[in-house]
Amino acid sequence: MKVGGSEFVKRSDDQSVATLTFENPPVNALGYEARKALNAAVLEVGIDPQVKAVVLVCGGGTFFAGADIKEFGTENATRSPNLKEFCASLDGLSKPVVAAIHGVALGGGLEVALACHYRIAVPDALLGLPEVKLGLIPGAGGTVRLPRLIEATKALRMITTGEPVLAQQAFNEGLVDALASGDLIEAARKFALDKAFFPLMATSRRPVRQSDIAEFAAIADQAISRSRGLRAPVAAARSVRNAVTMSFDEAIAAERRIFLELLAGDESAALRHLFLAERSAQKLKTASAGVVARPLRIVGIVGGGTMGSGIAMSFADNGIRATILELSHDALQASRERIERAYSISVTRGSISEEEKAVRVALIGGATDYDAFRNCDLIIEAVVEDMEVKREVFRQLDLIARPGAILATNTSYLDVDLIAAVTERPGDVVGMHYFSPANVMKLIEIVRGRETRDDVLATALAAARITGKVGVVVGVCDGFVGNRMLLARNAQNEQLLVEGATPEQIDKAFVDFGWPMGPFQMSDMAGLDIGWRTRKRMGRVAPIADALCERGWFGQKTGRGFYLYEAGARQPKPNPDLPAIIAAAARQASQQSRAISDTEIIQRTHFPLVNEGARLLSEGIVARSSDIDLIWTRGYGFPVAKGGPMYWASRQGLSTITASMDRWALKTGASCFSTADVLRRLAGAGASFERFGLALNQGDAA
Ligand code: T1G
Repeated sequence: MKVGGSEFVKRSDDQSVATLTFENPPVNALGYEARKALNAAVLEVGIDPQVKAVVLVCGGGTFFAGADIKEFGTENATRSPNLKEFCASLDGLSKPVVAAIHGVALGGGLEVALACHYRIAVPDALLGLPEVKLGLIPGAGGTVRLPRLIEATKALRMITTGEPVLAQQAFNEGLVDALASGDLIEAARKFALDKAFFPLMATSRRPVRQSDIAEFAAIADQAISRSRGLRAPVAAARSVRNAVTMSFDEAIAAERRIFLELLAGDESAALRHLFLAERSAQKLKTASAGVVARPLRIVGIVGGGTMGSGIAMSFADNGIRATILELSHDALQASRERIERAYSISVTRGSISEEEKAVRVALIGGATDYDAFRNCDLIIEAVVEDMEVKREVFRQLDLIARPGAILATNTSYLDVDLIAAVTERPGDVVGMHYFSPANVMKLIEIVRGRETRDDVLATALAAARITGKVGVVVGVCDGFVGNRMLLARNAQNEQLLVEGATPEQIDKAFVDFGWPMGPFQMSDMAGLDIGWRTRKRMGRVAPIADALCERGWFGQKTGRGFYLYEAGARQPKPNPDLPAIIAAAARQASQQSRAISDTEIIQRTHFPLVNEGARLLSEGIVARSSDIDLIWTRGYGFPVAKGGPMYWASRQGLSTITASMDRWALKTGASCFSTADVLRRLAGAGASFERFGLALNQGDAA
């Protein structure tokens, strides 16, 4: 029988228990039409005298995954019945409603469950309020109801981190009333019937589960210190504090005000853009329908240095066995010690237990003979950045790897096609450019060679996903997408020093923009010798950085670079020898020193960054502007609150950027200001990068 007149909700009654089954593939998101049908169905059973109890369950693979993120920014997002109102309908029912949870109950989905009178879940269900990851806070009562079911400190941590908990933990803490071992719906119906004649207690009427004030304050302070300038975690802490100090009605009204303000703000729009960008990047633009990833059971890694060890750890961290190949037992031992040390630090920090460390270490094997890789599904080469060394490795791999095995190179800039060419299987060769430390950094640039097959790319994307990373497909060019754009972003750095800016001023301008640190502090941390080697390889010069390197000043690791690092400290101090080096470069360039504004610094570094991204889009090296935003926010620290360089540029107005670049091109004559074609065309059409693909498909519209 259907109620609510919609395909979203089916009702089946049995022994005075009405079961409402909601279906809205793929993740049962709660968009306006769905909410309307659901609300009608709940109110219907609420007044039906034959119904003594209600079960609310979802069809498909999961419970409600939350509000419909794709609806945000439209009037439907808050249109009545909004989620807060639907939760109030549940809360106000005169008969018990049991939420039957499988898959995930996230965001508004968990808020619906919180507004039910009881919750029963399958053991592997996940429950969470991840709104802060979208620049929001729960907007349908989550910050006010959760502390009425679990201790306020636990609620505060869950809401400010956005991290979900497994059903078992939720049961232990009082968020879930029962765990269903067999059939979830049957268990929920039985549970509902048992509760049908119990006194009814709406969550909103329960007292807050107070907790230790000092611990609460410490968790709130931690949320603020870890917020990295983002507003949502701080707002979330404030809303939970309101729940603890105000009445339910006052607190939920305050929560709604905070939620609506964040929803309308730029920060949430940028974070929602990145959420959808991550999902778009999973889709191969050129793939024919039905491309399926190959199996990923056994992984081999050639090279147990810093990168190889980190890559092995990223698999072991996710329960996947990985074997490291080194050419000597000593080298293999060194790799094992490196991994042991890294995991011991994690144990010391409390991020994993000794037992978890033992499990992960046991998942990482070692070998000194290529023969060990005969059965691998994926082999990742992580040896020195030398083309001939890599080609020799791939010759060996080609001889022993099974048919269908995928051979990946971790090169950060070498030509994947030249590596693939030494094998009999170029279609199975792909680049997987990890970022160091590979067990921590989220980004993998997946480099599509000329002959790389679509299912190989799909497998590399799957490998990224199952190791908790973000894979982005890019094409072959020097530096791929990230490093090639980094060169453009840094192109004016020395010129700005020569014209009168200091490293401190430039780095501060970047930090004020939202970067974790500026380019000079970053170079000192990475090692100035890396850039020096790249410049030599490309026949480029950077008078100031070259002068520092010629003195052996490579940054933090030598105690001196653009900054001074006393006694190995990481906190930089001005390098007293730098002004003379800059002055010499200025004389050489016959450049007079002048005051330079932070705005000029940002324009002369960030507009060339965007411009190079536009070039990469027009060359087809990257498929989407949102892919570039992912690369830069997940791999290079571009502030997520600004959505990535291309999203940020679109909001500056592309015509503003091209006009400014034309001015800088006149003033400096620098090639990094010669506007890329697609940037000029989009600017001329008043379009944005997001419309890039559409605009180009419409011919000269852009
Ligand atoms: N709304 C709309 N679409 C969604 C969605 C959502 N909440 N979640 C996923 N999708 C789409 C996604 O874009 C993709 O679409 C498809 O579903 C599969 O997603 C009021 C304000 C549920 C764990 O943050 O964490 O409730 O690309 O590839 O790997 O307080 O999706 O196919 O077109 O990720 O199996 C809070 C976000 C919202 C949950 C499934 N909820 N989603 O992972 O599939 S804010 C969330 C996820 C809120 C209230 C507040 C994951 C997943 P397409 P997928 P998956």
